[in-house]
Amino acid sequence: MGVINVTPDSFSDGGRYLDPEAAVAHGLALAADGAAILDVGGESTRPGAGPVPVQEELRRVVPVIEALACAGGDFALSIDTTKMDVARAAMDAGARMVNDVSALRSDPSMAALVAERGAGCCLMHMRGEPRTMQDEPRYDDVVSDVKAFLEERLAFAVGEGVPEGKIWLDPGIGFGKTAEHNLELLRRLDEIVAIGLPVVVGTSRKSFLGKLTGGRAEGERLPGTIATSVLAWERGASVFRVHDVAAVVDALLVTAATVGSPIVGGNS
Ligand code: HH2
Repeated sequence: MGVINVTPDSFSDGGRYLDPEAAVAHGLALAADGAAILDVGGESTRPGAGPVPVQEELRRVVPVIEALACAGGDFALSIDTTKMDVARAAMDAGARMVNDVSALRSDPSMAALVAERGAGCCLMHMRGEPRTMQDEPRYDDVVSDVKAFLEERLAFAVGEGVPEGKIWLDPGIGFGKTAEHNLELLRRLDEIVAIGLPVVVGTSRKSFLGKLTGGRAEGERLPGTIATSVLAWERGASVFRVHDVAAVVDALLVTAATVGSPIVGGNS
């Protein structure tokens, strides 16, 4: 899953793809690099970020999704939003899946929309909201707490009419978690995978990778992104939400071939 942030303030690439043409060109390049899904977002969820008005979010993402859907290719489009109006317009424009970092909690009508459209849906764990989520996050046991949350959100989504086969789960690396919480979740990812649905992992360029490597800046965190993605694959993750698609696809293809279970697809 390749990331397209159509925002002025995303933590690692804010402002680079605010121009729709740049965002579309970037998306097509990610697809050529082997991304099977392009995840388009118009609101940063970095720690401390505040909400973006719906009209502004629509203005950012809809033209990009329309143009990518029109260009077509071997990829599916996902909309990274917590707002029902944005998800609906994105689906009208060609998106087939909703990546909701609030796991259908922010907007009471999101679940019904996803069900009615037969869309795919990624439910992600987040503690609190982006503005405050990094204020001393605490858990009894981070893996059990995240797992219980995801099971509860899964039951909610199914109860609202979203088929289980359309749902992916994500432990929400960096969302209301310390570096140690993120590492524990990766180390014990098999416990989340055991729920039985595809698991999405997004470690790409995140701050805990900087902390572990003597303060590396966002653009210098690709080795950490690769290491954690490979480990997550080995623990059973199915989808890797990353900015640097080519490098992560290569790393996963080589890892999978080495252990004798080649991945079908990518640029092999
Ligand atoms: N991480 C970010 C945003 N959306 N969605 C899922 N499912 N999983 C993630 O780990 C995830 C996500 C944060 O990364 P990015 O989009 O690069 O930054 P920003 O939120 O600042 O735009």
